[in-house]
Amino acid sequence: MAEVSRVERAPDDLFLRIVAGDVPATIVHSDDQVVAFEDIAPQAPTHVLVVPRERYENVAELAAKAPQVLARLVEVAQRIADERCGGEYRLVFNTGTAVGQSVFHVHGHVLGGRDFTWPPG
Ligand code: D5M
Repeated sequence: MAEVSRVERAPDDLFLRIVAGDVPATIVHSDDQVVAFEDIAPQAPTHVLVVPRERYENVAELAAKAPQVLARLVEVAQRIADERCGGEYRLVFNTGTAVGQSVFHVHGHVLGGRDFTWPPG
């Protein structure tokens, strides 16, 4: 676990490389503030990641330093969900390895297109 965290916390983070076009991804939205792409291991019929173009480690840091980018991220998540799953979706920001964060470049998971259980596992 610690090994993965050290790698992903490096400045050369995976999602910056996707944003730059250096790592291939299926891009579904791109603007001056955020990029959205299909998750490589989808957990639902709709599973898109929305990320800022700049690196912030988690959603709290994004909210504190660039609230307008967080607002854009949520707007894009809503638009994707409207288009793909009738506006019903789960928007997840994992924060910390204990709850499953594996890439330390903030990303909203847009999940939808099936029934979900609560509480999450
Ligand atoms: O979510 C990290 C997510 O990133 C996880 O759902 C897999 C996804 N992932 C990892 N590598 C890729 C690539 N190359 N393309 C698209 N999606 C990817 P977390 O909340 O940090 O666990």
